[in-house]
Amino acid sequence: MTFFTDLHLRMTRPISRLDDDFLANLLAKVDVVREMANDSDAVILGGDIFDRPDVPHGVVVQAVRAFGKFDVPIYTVIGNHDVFGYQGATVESSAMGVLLESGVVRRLDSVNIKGVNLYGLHAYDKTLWSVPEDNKETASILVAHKLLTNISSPGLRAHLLSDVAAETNADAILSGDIHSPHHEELDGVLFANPGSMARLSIVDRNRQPQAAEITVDDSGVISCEFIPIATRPAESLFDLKGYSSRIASEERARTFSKTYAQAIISVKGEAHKIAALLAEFLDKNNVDGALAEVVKAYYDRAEGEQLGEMKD
Ligand SMILES: [Mn+2]
Repeated sequence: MTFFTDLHLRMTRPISRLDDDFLANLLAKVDVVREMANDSDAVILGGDIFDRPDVPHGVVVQAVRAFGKFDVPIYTVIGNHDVFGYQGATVESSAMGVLLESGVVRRLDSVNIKGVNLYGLHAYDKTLWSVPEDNKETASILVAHKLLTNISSPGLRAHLLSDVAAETNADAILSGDIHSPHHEELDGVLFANPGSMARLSIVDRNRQPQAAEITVDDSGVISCEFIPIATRPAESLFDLKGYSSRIASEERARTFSKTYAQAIISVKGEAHKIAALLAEFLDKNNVDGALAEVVKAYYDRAEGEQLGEMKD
């Protein structure tokens, strides 16, 4: 089986990108996967086929055309970007609904492919990692559009692979949603996410788009290999100059608010005096309203940083 995820088809290019043929580039990757998948029993998608549930009709037409060329059945779970507001009931009124209705892509709920049971866990489903126990003698794969990660990060509403491994009775979990890849085996469970096929953000610039080739041997052992999908060099696809100037201006803003925070700290307990001075300064210098708002925002931020430092 061939698995890939998070295609994020859209008409316009993301702000971080330079290629005006962004959609064509994505669809070219689908073509590469199609040739790869000639010997596969099925193509499995991890969701977020569309970047929005209401992409322009032209995007849907091109998606139907691209997936319609496959000779093998295609199954997908539904991603959060494929529906409105995490509501499963909105699939039918979304681009995904049209794609499913066209019949070229089928929705993955549960299917047996050459003796392997596959189950879909959609973005809007209650997060349950268990699969039905019947037919447990055959291999079972759960395909999930859920935040699954091997990187522990406080505050991130994600599921750690090690926690899920302890909970699930599936033999493998293929996932989309998180755009960076993982591939590991924990407690006898194979986890694989080849990463998003679309590289929407500048942080993706050095990440290789890839698909996964999933094989199940006669004794039901599942293995996975990531296959890179060729792309043009990052310099021709990503707006690296625009990115460095954005970084530079953020750096200036940080320095400015840091300096401000230090000034406030130096007059401990008298921050209101600085606020008054600032207001007076803005007034005397005829600073226009918009700029005054910006300066005030810096002031608030500086005050926030002061409170943060006081906590430490
Ligand atoms: Mn996504």
